Amino acid sequence: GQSTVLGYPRIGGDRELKRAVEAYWAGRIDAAALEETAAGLRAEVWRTLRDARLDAIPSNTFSYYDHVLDTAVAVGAVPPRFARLGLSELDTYFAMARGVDAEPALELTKWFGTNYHYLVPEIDAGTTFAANPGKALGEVAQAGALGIATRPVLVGPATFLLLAKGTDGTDPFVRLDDLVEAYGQILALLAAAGVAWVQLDEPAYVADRTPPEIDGLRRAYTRLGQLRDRPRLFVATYFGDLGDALPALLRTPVEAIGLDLVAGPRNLERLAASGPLGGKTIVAGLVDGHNVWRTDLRTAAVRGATVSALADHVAVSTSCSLLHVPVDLSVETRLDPALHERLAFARQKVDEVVLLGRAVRDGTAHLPPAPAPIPAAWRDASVRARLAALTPADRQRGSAAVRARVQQERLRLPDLPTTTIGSFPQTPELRRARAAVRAGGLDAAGYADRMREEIRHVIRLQEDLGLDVLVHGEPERNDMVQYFGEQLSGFAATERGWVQSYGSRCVRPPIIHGDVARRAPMTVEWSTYAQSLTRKPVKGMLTGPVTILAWSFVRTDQPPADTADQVALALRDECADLEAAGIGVIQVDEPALRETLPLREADRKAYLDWAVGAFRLATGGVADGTQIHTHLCYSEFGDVITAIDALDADVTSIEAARSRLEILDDLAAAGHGRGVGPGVWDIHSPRVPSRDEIVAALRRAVAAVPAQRLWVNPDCGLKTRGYPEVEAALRHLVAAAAELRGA
Ligand code: THG
Ligand code: ZN
Repeated sequence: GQSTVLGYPRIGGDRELKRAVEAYWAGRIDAAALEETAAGLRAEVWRTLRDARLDAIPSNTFSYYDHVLDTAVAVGAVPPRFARLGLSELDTYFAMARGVDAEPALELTKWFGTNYHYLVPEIDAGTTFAANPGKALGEVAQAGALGIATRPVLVGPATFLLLAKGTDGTDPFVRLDDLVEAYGQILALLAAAGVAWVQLDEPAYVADRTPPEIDGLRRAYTRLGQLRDRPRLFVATYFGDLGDALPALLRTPVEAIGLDLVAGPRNLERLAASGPLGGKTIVAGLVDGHNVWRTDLRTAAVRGATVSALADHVAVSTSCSLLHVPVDLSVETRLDPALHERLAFARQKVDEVVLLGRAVRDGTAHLPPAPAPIPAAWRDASVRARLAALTPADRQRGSAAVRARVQQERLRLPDLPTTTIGSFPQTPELRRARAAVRAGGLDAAGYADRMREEIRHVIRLQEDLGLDVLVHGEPERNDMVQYFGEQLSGFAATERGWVQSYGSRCVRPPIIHGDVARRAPMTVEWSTYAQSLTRKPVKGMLTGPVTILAWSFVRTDQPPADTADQVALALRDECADLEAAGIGVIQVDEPALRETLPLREADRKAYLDWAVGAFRLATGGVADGTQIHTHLCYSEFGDVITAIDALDADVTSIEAARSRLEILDDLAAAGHGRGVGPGVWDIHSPRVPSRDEIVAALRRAVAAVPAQRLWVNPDCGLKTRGYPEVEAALRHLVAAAAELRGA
């Protein structure tokens, strides 16, 4: 058994790449200095993998921003709107990633079910594909100069087109044969540079695919396999079961196929049913690249042996790229030792893959035993008893019509009530205050004073603007999941466990290792302070159970549904405390509800059942007169419309500024009769919408939703915006609502 990994984190153990890239953007360093940092980070990764005695080492897994964008550049798919800016190659690349004054960036969206985001390639009938593998060749040469032979990685042609967007109304996939020719040229150039193996990633095939799409995959790899001048081909798949695409790939001449045996439990059965594998190598993804737990190496080795009995050649790898886990556990000094010994980050997972490769070859005698079950101290009998005693009534509120009437008697809101999603700008001063606390220069009381000062400012601003339902602005939150993770038991925070989310932006997901319980109220003090400053209602702000799970590393010793319910109980108690403290409106955000939707239709109902159930458990304990809001991000709601309705929130605000409010008709068609706030200001752009633009959007919206149920709000939180544009845009928003009320 050979050992390999499908990819490795590229931001550096100390986020060196983030800092260098941001310094370049700010003009503090030049392109040469940026490239020097990048080259150093790449060399460090290759040496790490070589010194760990990994057999096969990937390259071209580095990226200045995103590997899908890198692949677009490698096949010549730079949209003309960027090519004609006349910038250097590097600045054209960053213009596509971030936009420039004259051109908005490529769209950013979720990389399958992960918290990584890629840039969506733009393809039209005029796109001319051409091989431009300078980056891949450069990395091969750089590693080669260090004496390290590598396997360059590219997104495969079929997945590339399935992820792309047709900008002229045509389906990008019709361009597959043209694109495959460009890949053929890339393969020839790599072969000429002495490359022995290439990895082409085709994760799009673990989702439901049509027969023509599966046939496209077969055609692409049949064509590439027939080329004379090419390296050997390794087609990697990950994040789930390959299904019908596996037999299709097996009929092609590719030399190796990668299967995710962690997230794709049925891959093994499918392989067993496939008949002869024609001398192909099966690359068995046995080490979880999407979670932080140490692998049970003995169980994994048994699985490896099963593959070995089916295939002529087997290699061991991670289930997906290690991009999705933090770099190195050994720098974490403050973790509970019982947790530390159960974890493996990217560096540790490389060692696991190496051990498994040896075990497949030489037997399992030298493998360490399985990690012990979780310690008793991480169990919480009272939470488990509460879960066991739950009944359907705990997830059921009273009649929505009665709630609406009681809430209106209490809140006395005008038609078209105005509000915001929750966060106000996170100013450099707020970040500095948090940094000062960490460095010991500011004590808890001083920090709380600073936060109260900010809340006073945010409340005063909202009153001045004339908004109807106010927020405290969330100055105290570093991140909407991390903040709760730091306060709940059963969660652990890392010091340096950064994971790339998009471009230079990283998150530090908490680790849910034990039963979850609330130690004390988490938000009540801030919300009640804000409410004490105004006679208008202030919304309490919580992050929902599904999103807390989606943006954490979650324990695998119990179903996620149970962990979600434990989080939901903690939030239910928080709702009760907010309510008791006089907060009449509580928002429970679920921006990640759509992103963790299973890739295959067959798995979706079970997910949505527990996801909706957890939300209803979190929110179902409040009185009829307490108004529950929720907020969802990322358009493409079509698949989850009935689930959105089933959340049973009194008011739902959604990102709709860019998807032109179609969502309102979909919701109406699904029978949704409660409050809805389609975002009428796209906060992802610094542009301030005019009053007339918002009026026009609202006129379209009132055609679909009566004014008593229509809320007026931006389409997401304001934490990444600056105060000047926030103030101007909210002024227009309030004026637009007033105009429609008067009409
Ligand atoms: N929190 C978490 N995950 C998320 C989001 C979030 N995933 C989806 C979406 N929002 C991703 N967006 C962002 C936006 C900004 C940042 C990260 C992800 C960000 N990070 C800081 C950085 O990299 O400089 C670090 C923040 C910190 O210091 O804690 O700005 O909102 N969990
Ligand atoms: Zn949002």
